[in-house]
Amino acid sequence: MQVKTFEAVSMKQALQLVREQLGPRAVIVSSRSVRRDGGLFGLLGRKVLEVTAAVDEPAKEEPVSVKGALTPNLPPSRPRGTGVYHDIWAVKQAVDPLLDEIREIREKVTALDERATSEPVEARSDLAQIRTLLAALVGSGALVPDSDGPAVQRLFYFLVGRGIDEPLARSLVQRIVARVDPGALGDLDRLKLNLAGEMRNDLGRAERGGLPSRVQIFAGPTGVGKTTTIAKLAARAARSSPNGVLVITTDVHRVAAAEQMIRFGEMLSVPVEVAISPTDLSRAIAQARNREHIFVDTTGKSPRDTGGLRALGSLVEAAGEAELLLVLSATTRSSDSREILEAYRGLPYSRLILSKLDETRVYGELYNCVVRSGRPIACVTSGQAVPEHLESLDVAGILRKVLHG
Ligand SMILES: Nc1nc2c(ncn2[C@@H]2O[C@H](COP(=O)(O)OP(=O)(O)OP(=O)(O)O)[C@@H](O)[C@H]2O)c(=O)[nH]1
Ligand SMILES: [Mg+2]
Repeated sequence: MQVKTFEAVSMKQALQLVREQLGPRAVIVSSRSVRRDGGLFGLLGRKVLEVTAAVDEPAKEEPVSVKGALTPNLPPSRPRGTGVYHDIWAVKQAVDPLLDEIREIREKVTALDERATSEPVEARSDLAQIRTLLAALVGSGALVPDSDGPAVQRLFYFLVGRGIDEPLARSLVQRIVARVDPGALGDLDRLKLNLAGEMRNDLGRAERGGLPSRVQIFAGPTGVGKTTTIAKLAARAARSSPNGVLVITTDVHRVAAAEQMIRFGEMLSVPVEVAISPTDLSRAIAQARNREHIFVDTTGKSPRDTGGLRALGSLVEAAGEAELLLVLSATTRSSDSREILEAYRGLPYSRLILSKLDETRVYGELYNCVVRSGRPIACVTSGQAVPEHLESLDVAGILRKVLHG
């Protein structure tokens, strides 16, 4: 028996070599993959197929065609003296290395498949983790407004630039970061798409306190436009109800304050009464049973004037069934308006009026005041003209102003 080992790049080539050198009766005894030209610890070597073949007669130098490469090692007729077992053994020897190759390929495909499906999942969970971390960072106060920074910082910068109070802006960014698709975290436009919805929800939570009343009291810090706003509202009410309107001013502390209101009354043909105390106010309201609209002006109160704010509380109580409206200027610095709302917290105001929108290009205070107070905006003013420069603003209108100016 002649036994010989061949090296080839493929089984096809090996079979060809076997047939050329040992003849068509040769059978494969074994085959395995080996590495040649070892490289680094043999890891980088070239992979070749090592095939050992045997033939039980001297090799003939027969020219053999390579056609039908898979079967040429099978004897064309049963080898002498070996029987059917030899045939099976020969087939097995030919097929085994092919099975090895198939197994190897299958393993590679499976590995590729796993990578293909596992990578997006991993990537997704990485992004989700980043999002959670980012939301926590934003909430922890680590966020700074930056016009050139990552999208999240630019969003914060945008909000602060629109006049949104920093803690409220941070809360908005944090909620958006926690909600958006992780893929949107780096995209300012996509983050902004979520902004309006988030702000709309915040504004929508504001509720009018108390019941609508024919008596409305206007309070607020000094100089915010209480008297002027009352003049505008009284003039409009008088249009539809010429004899149904009364203005009562309780501002007898500031020099010429009552005179200012009386002058407006003369201009607008609206009667104006002066009440110098809570009892006086109570009496004046009681006597005006036939009036549909009663507007009550008050002295401006600084948020630090605790005594004055207490006196205002007594006045509101004396008025009985009345709606208290808090007038604030849209031009007030955010930190100051925070202090004002804190100071007025003890008073039962049901809605806000934001004045002097014409004196600013930044309307964040509309959002700030509603969210901080939890009260909606009854109307806004945007100029000194009476009765013009007064309009109502719904949530969509507030959003438009705040986000787009
Ligand atoms: N630009 C502008 N000025 C306004 C607006 N509303 C009121 N004013 C002006 O603001 C100044 C103060 O207005 P008042 O109505 O007297 O304010 P007030 O809150 O009654 O002030 P006190 O009674 O002193 O607390 C006046 O010069 C008004 O003309 C407004 O919407 N825009
Ligand atoms: Mg006034």
